[in-house]
Amino acid sequence: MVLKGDLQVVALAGGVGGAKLVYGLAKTLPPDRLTIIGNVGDDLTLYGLHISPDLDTVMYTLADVANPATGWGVAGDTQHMGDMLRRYGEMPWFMLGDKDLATHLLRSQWLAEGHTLTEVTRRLSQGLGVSQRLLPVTADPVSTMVDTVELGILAFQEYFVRHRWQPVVRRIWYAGIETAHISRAVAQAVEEADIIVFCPSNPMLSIEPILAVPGMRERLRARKGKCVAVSPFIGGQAVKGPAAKLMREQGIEPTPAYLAEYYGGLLDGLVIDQADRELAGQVTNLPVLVTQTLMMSSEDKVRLAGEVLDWVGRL
Ligand code: FO1
Repeated sequence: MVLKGDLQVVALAGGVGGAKLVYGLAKTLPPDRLTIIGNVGDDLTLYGLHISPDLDTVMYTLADVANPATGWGVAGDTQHMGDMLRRYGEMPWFMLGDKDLATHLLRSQWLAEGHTLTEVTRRLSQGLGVSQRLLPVTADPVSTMVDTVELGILAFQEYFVRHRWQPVVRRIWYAGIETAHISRAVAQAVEEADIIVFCPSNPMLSIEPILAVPGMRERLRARKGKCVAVSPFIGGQAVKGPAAKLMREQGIEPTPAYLAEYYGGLLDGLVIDQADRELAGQVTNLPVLVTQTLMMSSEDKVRLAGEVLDWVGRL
């Protein structure tokens, strides 16, 4: 165990990239000391089903059933349902595996029965034997939207999956965010956290829709614990996905100094990759941990989690 006593750790995470560090944290901490606050802006309704990709990616990761090749969906899943859709001439652009489908069926059924997304997520994760707490940042509907040069306004998954995040993004917003509420469980988790980690997820598409829920920034500012972010960028590029491309499309260079500014005063420290060592000096207002943030193996994930927690413990 890297941490003394019963320190509580809260991780803010989006999809695949953030889930890697969540995996490392889960292998490093007793389950009752790790809470994950997940992004819901990627959620979509498809075939009448409510799908929560970022929550499912974290849940499957913690349950050790995630597809290791993609990071999303269930390992060893099949496409029989998809094949039948194609037989009807429906050409699905968002692939739902047969095992993954069970998650969306139950989530949709329980939501229709009046359970909150928070309660549904608890039931699903416990059903998979996940003992860490996985909390949607809000149980209210929030939809990440992008306005693109080539195709105009797109919902997140249309942009990310259907158009493989190639369109140039002029503007990002989170529909419904103004009337969304952080759940009591989220407020309590932030308040009780001794350490808060912004996982290496896309700042604009995964972390911002968590921070932008009314009240979230205020509660983070009022926190008692230390808060650090692990940069998703290595050498000015994202490990995977549109994070760097998006920033450049907003006229921003994806550098450690910018990330420190982007999270505007919420941070007590920033973790960057050794490839950006010479840029550490540009971060003037925060301590910076320079280490290997690229997580290819399980060992990488566990090592980074341990290093980050040890470092935050000494801040
Ligand atoms: N990503 C893809 O690139 N193609 C897909 O067909 C796809 C299906 C899918 C189904 C369930 C799920 O939970 C995630 C899925 N994803 C797919 C990934 C998803 O778009 C991203 O993981 C997040 O929304 C962004 O991190």
